[in-house]
Amino acid sequence: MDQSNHEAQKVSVQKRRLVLSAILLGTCVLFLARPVSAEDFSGQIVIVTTPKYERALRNEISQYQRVLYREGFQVDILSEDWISAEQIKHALTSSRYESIDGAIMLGNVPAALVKRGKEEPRPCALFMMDLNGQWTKAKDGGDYYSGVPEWPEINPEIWVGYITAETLDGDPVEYARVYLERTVRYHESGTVDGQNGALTFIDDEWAKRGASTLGLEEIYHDKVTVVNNSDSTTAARYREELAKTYEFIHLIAHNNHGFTGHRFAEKSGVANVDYKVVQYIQPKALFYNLGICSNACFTQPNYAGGWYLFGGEGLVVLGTTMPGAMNKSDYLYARLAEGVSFGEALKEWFHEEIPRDLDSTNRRWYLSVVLLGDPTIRRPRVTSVQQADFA
Ligand SMILES: [Ca+2]
Ligand SMILES: [Ca+2]
Repeated sequence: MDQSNHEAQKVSVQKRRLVLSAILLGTCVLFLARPVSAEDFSGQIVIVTTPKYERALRNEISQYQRVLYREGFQVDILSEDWISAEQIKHALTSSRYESIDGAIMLGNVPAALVKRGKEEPRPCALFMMDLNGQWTKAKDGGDYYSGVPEWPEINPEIWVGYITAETLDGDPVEYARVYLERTVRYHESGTVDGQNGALTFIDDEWAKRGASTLGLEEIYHDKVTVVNNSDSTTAARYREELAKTYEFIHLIAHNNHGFTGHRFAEKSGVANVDYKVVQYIQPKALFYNLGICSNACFTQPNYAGGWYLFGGEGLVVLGTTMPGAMNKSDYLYARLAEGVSFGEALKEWFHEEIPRDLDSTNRRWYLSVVLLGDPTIRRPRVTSVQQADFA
């Protein structure tokens, strides 16, 4: 990892913590209704959207800007009928955004596609996060990338989150509206206290290799429920667990031969849980890590990650757009436990975990990881009483 980059990140994180701490000091709730002064800005956030969304969600975007402003961010809205991901990346690398922390893609904005081997090209968030790498367009004339930068350029400079319900059944703008209202409420009240704990649900293939709490104990200590016994990891049991009130769910399973669900190994064969189950249950969990091939491929109709984000109370969904899953989540969860945002933690995870010799086997684990939702979300601090019980 580039040392100066790393130091700059640390300083940036520390500055943000200082701003947050200052806000927290005088109150028992998370945020004060006091705007920070211009010199307090610790970074810039760009919300990338289109005129259609900007017009329809003017109030919600404005409220969202307001809560981010209070957390110390200068927030710009870039609204255009974007032609390509390259056009967006070019805008984000302008001198105007020298201190950019991250970008939020809201609505029908284009994503860069990457083609891996014989698979269909898939959206790749890392393209947008990596502002200085040399990405190589496919030689066959297709509008996608086949080559990716080498170390160290491949590391991301910014975090990026995708809030897009464009491919889900229903009205995508309304889903985005409800989502923005939800995340603004969370920023304002931080009413979640961590007491609902986390669930890891790990199907046979990974359970056999010993997968258990997956690092979530860093955040939730002894409040991690592990379901990894092959007799227990059934579709029926998953539906049951999904309906409970966990704060965080990390699921590892195969997908159901597509983008829209999961498949569990059972004694009698396999059983599927598809997005309609998520639609029906409207799960209460706020955070998800979907260790399931392609479930976060947001260009696909009714992608499961989309239903986790928009179908219940979801705030952040980590997943993959291609076959693969987030390998090694411990570092990410440790950073979340320390209070950094999901976006920042994921960006740092890339720096920490991406192998210097990114061979073809390893590429699948890193190229496809994506954050769906609001990357500025942090886990709220627990109150002092709960902290005593929780520590
Ligand atoms: Ca880079
Ligand atoms: Ca099973």
